[in-house]
Amino acid sequence: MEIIVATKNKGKLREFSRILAPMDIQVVGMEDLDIHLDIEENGETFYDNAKIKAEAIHALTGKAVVADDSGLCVDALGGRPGVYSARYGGEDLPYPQKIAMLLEELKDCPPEKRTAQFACVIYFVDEKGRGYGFEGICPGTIGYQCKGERGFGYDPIFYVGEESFSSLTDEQKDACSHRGKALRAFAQALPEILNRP
Ligand code: ITT
Repeated sequence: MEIIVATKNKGKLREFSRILAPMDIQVVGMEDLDIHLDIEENGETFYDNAKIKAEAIHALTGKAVVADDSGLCVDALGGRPGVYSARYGGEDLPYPQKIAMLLEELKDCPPEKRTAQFACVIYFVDEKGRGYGFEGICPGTIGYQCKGERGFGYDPIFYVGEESFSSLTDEQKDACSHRGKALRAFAQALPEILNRP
């Protein structure tokens, strides 16, 4: 089956594609369909924002749509940047600078207090407009420096044990990541959702 992913983030889309392909779910991104809608993410939670994005693209296409809202929640910062992760330091600030800003904010934070989690809500709207949410959490820590070349966003400074998300292989990241967990829960529920009258 083919599902539209309501995202402009190429890193997310790559992960959707590689996690869902083995379950026979093909994904197409907004850019592939020439959809350039600017969706205002004015929700206060990952759930709200994922729902806003999925419903906006469903309203436009009438098709089955899935959206992801996610972010990095740092305990020492009271859960920031959280839902504002993409806007941390300004939407247009490139990730190396966002990362430098975050490391600066945490410069006096000792190792045992550098705990954090990546959170993800996947929200699916079926062709009839009914919606379903799925959550995934990945606990980890914020390192003192970047490690690895892979992935996107905050991956180089988010550590699971000794390795950062950027130094894991795709398979290793997907096995433990917030998005991997939420997408597998979605894929598992999908057959039953599609069978609903
Ligand atoms: P869309 O809204 O178009 O999907 P976005 O990048 O704006 O794209 P979000 O509003 O959900 O997406 O912002 C989530 C941000 O959190 C994202 O831009 C990354 O910076 C960060 N993030 C989420 N998952 C991540 C991951 O697996 N690795 C690194 N950073 C991640």
